[in-house]
Amino acid sequence: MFKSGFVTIIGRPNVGKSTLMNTMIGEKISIMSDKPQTTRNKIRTVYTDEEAQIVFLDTPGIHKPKNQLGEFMNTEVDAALEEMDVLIMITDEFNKIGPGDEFIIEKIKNVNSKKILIINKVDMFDQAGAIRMAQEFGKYNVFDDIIPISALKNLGVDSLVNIIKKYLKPGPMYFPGDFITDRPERFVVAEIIREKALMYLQDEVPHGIAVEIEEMKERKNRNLVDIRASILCEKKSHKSIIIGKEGRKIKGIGKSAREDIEKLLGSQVNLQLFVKISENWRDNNYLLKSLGYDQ
Ligand code: GDP
Ligand code: MG
Ligand code: K
Repeated sequence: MFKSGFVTIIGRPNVGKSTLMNTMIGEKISIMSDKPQTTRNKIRTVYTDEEAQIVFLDTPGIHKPKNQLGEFMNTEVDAALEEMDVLIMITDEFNKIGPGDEFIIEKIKNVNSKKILIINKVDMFDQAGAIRMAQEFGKYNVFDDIIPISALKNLGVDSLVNIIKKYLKPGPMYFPGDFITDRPERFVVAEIIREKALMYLQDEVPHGIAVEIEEMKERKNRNLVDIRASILCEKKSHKSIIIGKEGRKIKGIGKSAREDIEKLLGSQVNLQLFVKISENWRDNNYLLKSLGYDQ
């Protein structure tokens, strides 16, 4: 009997939610970086094999809201909690359980679905530590399974898939077998550019950027897509940092973004990248909507 269902992934920022999704699906869909809150929207990712279809909701990391964007992200998390059959919480805690994890456990403990705790990044820690943490988390009596994995090194991910399958009920294929994500290409393209910008900027312009795709058009009779996009930042000083000396930084961002977008679209890409100042974009509802943060 074919099985299917919905799985929500939840956890503090940077524990490896997007990495796990990418390892499972084998494609670069959720954008990863070493900065928290890279994943702003809920992204639906679909895993299909001969036995089952698992629809994952990758949620933004849970944190205390500081502005409208932060509040929106927490709303997304609450919405995701209502749609699922299995709930996966990820942690990368190897010393002791912190307030961030306690907050999440408190939030999910009365949710009516199977709950799996993943202790991620075991490649960085010794086995005894993983076992000790599993026992600590076990004391909450909240989780049906506790599994140590390395999302990055693909350790334990297969057994995780098998445990999820065990909990799914017989059901239909909600999406075609080759379907990977419900995010429109434009959104993924914007996320790739944002990921590269964060990579190049390190901590110089933290979180205060967004990417707007102004135009994305395929040229007639040619395997070429023209993309015009802007990086939005909050201050004049940020704009010159993003552009860099003699435009070096923006060129670097554009070049590595273009390479990834070409892989994603399977065609050549002509990417024109601009930098715009848009003060307080994070508190501007209209702008948030037009950037796609309302879906
Ligand atoms: P998210 O914010 O929860 O989606 O976290 P990401 O998937 O973006 O990962 C945050 C950082 O942790 C990235 O630098 C990843 O490469 C790193 N990371 C994720 N999983 C692992 C893992 O299993 N082992 C190690 N060593 N690093 C990992
Ligand atoms: Mg993420
Ligand atoms: K991240």
